[in-house]
Amino acid sequence: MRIIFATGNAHKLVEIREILDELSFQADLMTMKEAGIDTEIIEDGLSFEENAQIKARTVAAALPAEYADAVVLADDSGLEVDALNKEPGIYSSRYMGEDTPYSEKNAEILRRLNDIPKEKRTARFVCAVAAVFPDGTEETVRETIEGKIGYEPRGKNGFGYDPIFYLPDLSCSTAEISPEEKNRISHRGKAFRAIAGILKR
Ligand code: ITT
Repeated sequence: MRIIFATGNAHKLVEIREILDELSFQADLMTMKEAGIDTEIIEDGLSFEENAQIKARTVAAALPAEYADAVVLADDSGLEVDALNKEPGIYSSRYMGEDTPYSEKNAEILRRLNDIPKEKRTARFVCAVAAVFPDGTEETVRETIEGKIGYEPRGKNGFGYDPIFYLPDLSCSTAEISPEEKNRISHRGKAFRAIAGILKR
């Protein structure tokens, strides 16, 4: 089976490869860039699911003939902070501008939660994965991991909002756990294992 990932995010790609490797998923995986696709994707959906479908459909429509038998997968993910009305949500990568460093985005979220007590600092990472099959049929799954926004950035692993995403059960952030541990419990790990189950069928 050939799989093409419709993502330009190198961190996501590392995690997705690790997750599928751990499942011993037999597939020839490549990025849209490796498949020679650099079509512009306009993420104007209003939900994680819609945006994942838009990414996968856009890349599927641009597949060169030699990849006509490939399955296209796309991940749309983000952080929902309950005390901020679920911001940044589907705008997680665009929050404060696409090129703003995450140290600044994280500091701004911590600042906005300054007066918010521990019990109201609930948050979750969401991941929707869409698959477009060679015959044009589609599947979409959505998974989450619940946590809390911490009081300071902690840890160097992971990417994006990981340093401020605190896991009460483990008493650390998702940037402090190993990649294997993160993939085992994360929104992305759960969503890709669900989609892998569908692909195997
Ligand atoms: P593609 O659309 O090309 O896949 P992107 O980075 O634009 O890449 P999204 O629109 O799905 O992807 O935005 C996801 C953002 O949500 C990501 O850039 C992070 O800021 C955040 N995010 C998602 N999963 C995360 C994780 O596991 N850890 C930390 N932050 C995460």
